[in-house]
Amino acid sequence: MAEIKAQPFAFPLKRDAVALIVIDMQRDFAEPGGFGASLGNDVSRIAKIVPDVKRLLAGFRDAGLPVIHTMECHKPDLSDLPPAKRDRGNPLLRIGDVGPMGRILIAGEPGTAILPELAPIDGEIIIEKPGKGAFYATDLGNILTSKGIKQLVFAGVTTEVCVQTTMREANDRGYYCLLAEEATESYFPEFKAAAIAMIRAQGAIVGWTARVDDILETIN
Ligand code: C5J
Repeated sequence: MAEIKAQPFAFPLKRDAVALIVIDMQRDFAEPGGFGASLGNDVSRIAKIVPDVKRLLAGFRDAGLPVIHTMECHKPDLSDLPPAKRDRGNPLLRIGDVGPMGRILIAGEPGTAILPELAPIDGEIIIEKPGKGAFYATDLGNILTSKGIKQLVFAGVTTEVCVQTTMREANDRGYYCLLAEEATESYFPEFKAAAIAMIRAQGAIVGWTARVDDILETIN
């Protein structure tokens, strides 16, 4: 069996059961004027990982392996946005309010779109999710089961929020989870470092982490 060099030990790759899941690489998190910026974050940190996410995407596409994209977003009527989520953050620009890139985190708005450099191509799965985790209130679990996917390689943002939440959901559902280290980012470098350490601590309690080059070398 092929193995990806990883931490805390080699990841046992099942080529016929692995998919890449790119979490929330949306303009709202990476560009000025979006949700991330409205919360006072330095969004340039997110924009910097685009090349690494892009080459990971290219590697999976070249290898003919499945790719899933997620988007954190809500219905225009906000029926899937609990007040407990809406009533936090920046009181001047809440989810659903109109910002410079349209309504914040609302499906179909310009700011909610995936960054053009990382846009899905035909045949790739797109999951619109109202929560931080991609399994909550979505079809992701059924889609993975129907395609026989048992291993997920994670990229995207932010490491300690939507990426780690989804990884933990997947871990509890029995998936082998591997996080691509340079293809994920946080607005807080210390949170990224802590999330990576937590994931692979205690003998991979949530999953594995690996360098993008090591993942690409093994899948191709
Ligand atoms: C956040 C996400 N940070 N995609 N969303 O609110 O991590």
